[in-house]
Amino acid sequence: ASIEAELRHALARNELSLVYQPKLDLRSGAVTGVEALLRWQHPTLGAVSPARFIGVAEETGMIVAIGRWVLRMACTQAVAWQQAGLPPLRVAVNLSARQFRDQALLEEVRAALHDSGLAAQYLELELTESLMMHNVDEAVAAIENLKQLGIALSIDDFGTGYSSLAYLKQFPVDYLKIDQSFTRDMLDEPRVAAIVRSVIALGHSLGFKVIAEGVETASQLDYLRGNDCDEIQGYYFSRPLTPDAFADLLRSS
Ligand code: G
Ligand code: G
Ligand code: MN
Ligand code: NA
Repeated sequence: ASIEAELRHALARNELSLVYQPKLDLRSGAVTGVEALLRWQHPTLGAVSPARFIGVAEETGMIVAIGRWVLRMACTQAVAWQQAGLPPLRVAVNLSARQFRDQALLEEVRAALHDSGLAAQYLELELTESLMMHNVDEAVAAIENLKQLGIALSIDDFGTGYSSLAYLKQFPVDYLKIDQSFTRDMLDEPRVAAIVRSVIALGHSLGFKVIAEGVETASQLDYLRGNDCDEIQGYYFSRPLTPDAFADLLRSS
């Protein structure tokens, strides 16, 4: 069976789930939030990586229904953690280009917040540069509308896409996420380290907070802290976790 045919049934058959990777504040050491990451467990194909199926979902348009489910599930989970006594945290959801261009997105975000009861400040949407550069004027308008809901926004995989510095200042986002390829190479390659330091400085001078992704070692964490990065995410602190495992981690830390 093709991935496409199987994906059509994945939602109805309850094969999709979300795992959550913590983000850590480098000054306080506190967990500030989580990124929701989609997982697909198929009965015979086994675990299918999002790298294999997000593209298919995007091309066929299935990403709109899947993305709506992700958004609602992530908001519902954030409320469930609060009700279980955890401190309120931001939950970040990845948006694909197709979802971002969908006229219904704004209403769907509003409905997901309303129906779950999650306060807007605890939802974050992660957008990629390429998604925003497709049509800059439309993107700026869409981002401004989302911002007005009171949610947080971040630019994901920063430095790997096609964004122009001329436009960056127009996007009213809260966070830049330094792509994990930079984090991976920065301690081996001085020029990559220079890029990381420059992105942190650029982000701060434009009023953004900066998160580094893919942090796997203590030396990477130290370097980022020494260069005033705000938050980190990566296997060094935690892999993406099930909701229960994340609650356990927070209670024990
Ligand atoms: O979790 P993992 O590293 O396997 O994710 C691989 C890719 O899939 C990443 O680029 C990530 O942003 C993307 N991804 C994971 N979950 C979602 C989701 O819910 N929606 C979208 N659009 N992309 C996702
Ligand atoms: O494109 P996006 O940044 O949303 O993708 C996040 C992806 O990175 C997820 O698939 C997640 O599983 C993966 N990831 C998270 N932390 C690490 C890490 O420390 N190292 C590596 N190699 N991948 C990571
Ligand atoms: Mn992301
Ligand atoms: Na990324």
